[in-house]
Amino acid sequence: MKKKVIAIIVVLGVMIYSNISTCNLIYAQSAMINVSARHCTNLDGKWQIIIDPAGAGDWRQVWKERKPEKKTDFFEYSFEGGPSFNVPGDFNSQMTELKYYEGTIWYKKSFDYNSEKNKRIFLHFGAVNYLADVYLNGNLLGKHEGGFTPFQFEITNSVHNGGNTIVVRVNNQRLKDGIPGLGYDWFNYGGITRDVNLVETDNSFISDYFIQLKKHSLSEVLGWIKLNGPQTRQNVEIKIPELKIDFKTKSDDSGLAEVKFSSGFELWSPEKPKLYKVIFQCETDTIVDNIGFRSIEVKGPKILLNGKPVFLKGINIHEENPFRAARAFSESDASILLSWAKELGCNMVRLAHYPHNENMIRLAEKMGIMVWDEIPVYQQIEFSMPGVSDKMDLMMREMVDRDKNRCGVIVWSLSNETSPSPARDKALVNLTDKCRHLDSTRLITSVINDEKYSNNAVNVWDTLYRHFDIISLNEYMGWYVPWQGRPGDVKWSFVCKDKPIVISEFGGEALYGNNKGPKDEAASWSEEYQEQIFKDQVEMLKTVPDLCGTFPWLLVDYRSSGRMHPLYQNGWNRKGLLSDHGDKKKAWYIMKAYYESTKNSY
Ligand code: GCB
Repeated sequence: MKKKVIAIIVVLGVMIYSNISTCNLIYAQSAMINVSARHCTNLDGKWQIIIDPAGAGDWRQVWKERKPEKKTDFFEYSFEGGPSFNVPGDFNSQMTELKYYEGTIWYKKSFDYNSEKNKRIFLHFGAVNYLADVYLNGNLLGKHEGGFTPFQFEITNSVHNGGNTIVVRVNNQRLKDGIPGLGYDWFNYGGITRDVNLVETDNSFISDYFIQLKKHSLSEVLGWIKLNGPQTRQNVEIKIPELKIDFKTKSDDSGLAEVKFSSGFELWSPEKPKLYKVIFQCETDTIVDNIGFRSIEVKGPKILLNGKPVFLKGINIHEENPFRAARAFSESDASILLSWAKELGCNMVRLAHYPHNENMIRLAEKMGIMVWDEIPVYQQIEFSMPGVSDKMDLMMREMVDRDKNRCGVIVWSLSNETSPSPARDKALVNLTDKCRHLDSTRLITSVINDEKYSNNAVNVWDTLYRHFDIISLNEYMGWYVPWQGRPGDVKWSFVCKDKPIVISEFGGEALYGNNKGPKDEAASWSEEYQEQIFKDQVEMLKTVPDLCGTFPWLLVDYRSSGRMHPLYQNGWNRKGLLSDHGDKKKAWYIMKAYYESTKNSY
């Protein structure tokens, strides 16, 4: 009898939940631009949590937060009396038992709000990994899928005067049709991993803008401003006081105003990362940003920054603070990683394999570091499954939406190491076209690693490269692929000619301080073996025709649950030039010397 009752409750619960998730699909809105410059009430700090490995909270309807009223009432959940976690922050690193947890955690935060007339209010999340169902005062606001980009809900009509409660169901279970899919070589940090803010705006406000130099121009700015709200037709202005620019225009019925003006800019470059204070103004709103101007283009096999060939002295970085073994989130986390990149002699970072925090992109730009922005279309993506292409589109749009005014970002990277198939080709060509349509000013690439090796020759055969501005290839000669002759004698052939070539990954593993094993055996995991890989790679790089950039894999050792060697890995991918404590391995010095001897521009 008892079993029967439980079964009925479970079935009812599943029905209620699936009703919510299928009939009532409300997706988050795309986030407004430049949130940190707006009137925000920050909701970071301690959030109460319920750990829900069985997914029971779905049918118990945790978001309703019911309390016993009669003496016979009871509810088998409560936020009160339970633990609290820090937001922003991943949940895996906040409780030992959750180290490898992939499942649901419910978060709750209460806040007071006194609404003002003619104001609108939005609940904005910097990122939640991976699924978020967001409730306000017991009602579903909507859902968001994707762990690394911002989203928001307008709550003007649902927020109460006085006390309010937000409940978020966060779930980081891997999905076959997820992006990334089931398998990936980084740590699946779940949780509300970036800032949460209440953003207050006027009734009509500037929700978005895009200003960058027109392609091939060093002086002409093209772009647009978008207003949101009832007062769509307004006088709109863009001011750059330092340049005495005061561009005036009017928005149309849809709230859109086109922007076009010219100036003699001091161009942004790694050597001089000049940013201007730019004021966007309409009759009901003003927002300030710091924006730089530079041009980026390809000409035959060269990448031109501000019209001059540039060599991308890059490094791959995961968004992790190694000292805390946790997802990085703060500006000081970003500063640790970017300062190391600078010290190595880099002028560019590849932010692998997903959009990193906005503060990382902004700091890189300030420090004169170019950025490669990427979405997590990584290895095992099920391109033929329904919905997958839509998710790719959404993630690409959310990345471009957020970062399109950052002149430091010069590359949109739309995938990494996907397996060749007609479905993949179709999906990636589509995605590339859509991305180019959204932003024609930057270089677009996808990283491929299916080149073929034989007799010391490398055949880069994949015709998909035709659709991209840069040929980005990952090669692990000396590690996954043994050298087949002298590194300096490697012969290359490319199916696509006349395009810039970038080696987007190379390297091998070593445990810092492990200097005892045989130098010539990979299984020694020694610093010397890794050092030799880098010495050989430096020789090999001379054989790559039209090489325009190099990105060693990677800056710092990082957590990855698939790396199981008990002596050398212990859950860490050891391909870092730095250890998980920031110690420099021997290979660091080889790469640093290579960058010192390589010109930025040639
Ligand atoms: C790759 C992947 C990167 C991996 C790396 C490795 O090719 O792009 O995400 O982590 O290899 O360490 O094997």
